[in-house]
Amino acid sequence: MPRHISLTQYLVEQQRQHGHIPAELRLLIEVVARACKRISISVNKGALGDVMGSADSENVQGEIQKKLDIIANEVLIEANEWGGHLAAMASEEMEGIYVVPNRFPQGEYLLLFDPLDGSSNIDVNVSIGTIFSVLKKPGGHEGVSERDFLQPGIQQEAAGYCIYGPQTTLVLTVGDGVAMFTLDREQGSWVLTQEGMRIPEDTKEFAINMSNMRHWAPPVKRYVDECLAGKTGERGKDFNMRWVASMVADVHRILTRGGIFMYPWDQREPEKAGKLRLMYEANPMSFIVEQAGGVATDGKRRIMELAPGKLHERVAVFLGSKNEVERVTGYHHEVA
Ligand code: P6P
Repeated sequence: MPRHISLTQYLVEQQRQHGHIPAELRLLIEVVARACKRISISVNKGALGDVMGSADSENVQGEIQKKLDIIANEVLIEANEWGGHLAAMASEEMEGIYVVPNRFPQGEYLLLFDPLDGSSNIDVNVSIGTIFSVLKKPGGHEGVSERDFLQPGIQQEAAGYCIYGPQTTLVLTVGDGVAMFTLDREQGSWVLTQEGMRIPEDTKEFAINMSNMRHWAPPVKRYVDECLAGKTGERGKDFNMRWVASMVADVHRILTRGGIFMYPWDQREPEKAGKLRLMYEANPMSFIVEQAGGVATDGKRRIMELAPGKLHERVAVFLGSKNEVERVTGYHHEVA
């Protein structure tokens, strides 16, 4: 039975008892968690607030921005820029990095985020979320540039997501397992509702956008065909399929009951490794998945060991239950 302690108490324990995190990082995570509470208020307004639908703009990815994409991005920037914990921030919604203005003290951390992932689901009231990743600014030089962000995922100090669904929950790792906090709206506080989350090593549930099947590489097609063959094929068991088209929701389900999430390379944009972004989607989710005993690869390599070449780098993603991810990765190696 979880202890139902507050996020602050959990983080103070991590700081004091486990020596995992310095006070600066604890305070940064608390600011991000408060920003997520603020975003959830806007998300929950729906049609009652001026937050639905698209803005008249595109992001750096060439995607039409939803009003809530912009709101969530602004909330995270405004909440984090004055605290003195950060040197700079990077967002899916901004082309370049956001350097903390000189009027505020500079900190030693870098914050990356997808402020509202899955925003195509906003107008149809399906779960969406905020994904964040914390890196430490490399030392030895003044100022901060995009190059300081280009670190492999194994360098992350913390990672988490907030899912705005039937419950509003914050899932977090600081490298000492995975904890989940549920927003108590009556008190306005994050309450620990699960810790030591583990992903089962086996699963009967896969998540992929099946409409892209004709574009996949052979190993992915082979893996999915075996799942579809069910107990009549060599897997000897039937599979279920889920695809929410909101990474936060699909990953949260996998964290809760197991599964494999796949967004593979496909031939529609062969020059791109995949659709999802390495720095603020794949890396934070991989940190969480690995901390829960799961595996996260790009089909060949551990995602958290990939050396990013640019801020908005894309990557193929296979993550979740260990034995399933290793199976599909093995097929890739067979072809390699
Ligand atoms: P598709 C949302 O836009 C996102 O980045 C992830 O949250 C999600 O897993 C994926 O894209 C959905 O992509 O092509 O199925 O709409």
